[in-house]
Amino acid sequence: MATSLKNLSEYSSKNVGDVSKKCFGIAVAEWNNEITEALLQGAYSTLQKHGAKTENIIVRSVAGSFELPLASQWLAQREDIDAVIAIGCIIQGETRHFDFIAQAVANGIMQVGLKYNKPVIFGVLTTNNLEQARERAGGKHGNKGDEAAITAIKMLFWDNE
Ligand code: RBF
Repeated sequence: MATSLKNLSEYSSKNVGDVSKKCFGIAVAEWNNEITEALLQGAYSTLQKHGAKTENIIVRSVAGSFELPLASQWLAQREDIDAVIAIGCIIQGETRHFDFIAQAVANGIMQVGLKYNKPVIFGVLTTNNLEQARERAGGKHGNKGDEAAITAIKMLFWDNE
C-alpha cells in the first residue's frame, strides 16, 4: 500500500492503470456549499492530476446529502461511467436530523455500489461543526475530496496493486 492509513492526498499513481480511459461521475450536495465546493474542487483536480480527461468527469448537483444516494444511482446506472464519487457535508445541528441523514446517506451510497458493482465513493463529511468541516476541506486535515478521488482510482485499479 503506497499510502498512509489516514491520508490519501499524496497518493502516487505509479501502480494504477490508464486513468485517461476511465469516466467518473460526481454527485455533489449544495447544502453547506462552502465546504462541498472545496471538496468538489479537490476531487476534480485530483482526478485530472492522475490523468482523467475533463470530458470524462461528469458533475451533477443535488440539494442536500440526503439526495446523494439517488443521484449516485442515476450516475452509476450509466454504462459509460466507471466510478461515482458522492460529495456532501452534514453538520451536527440541534436536532436529530444529523443522525438520520448521515446513516441514510452512508447506507444508501454503499447500496448503490453493491447494486451496480461499481465503486461509489463516500465523500461526505460528517462533522460536529463548520470549523471541523473546513479543516477537512482544504484545511489542516487536508481535503477529503482529494482522498475520495484517489479512492475511486484505487478501486478501479485494485487488481494492479
Ligand atoms: N443536507 C446536508 O447535506 N447537510 C446538512 O447538514 C443538512 N442538514 C439538514 C438539517 C435539516 C433540519 C434538514 C431538514 C435538512 C438538512 N439537510 C442537510 C438537507 C437534506 O440533505 C435534504 O436535502 C432535505 O432534507 C430534502 O430531502
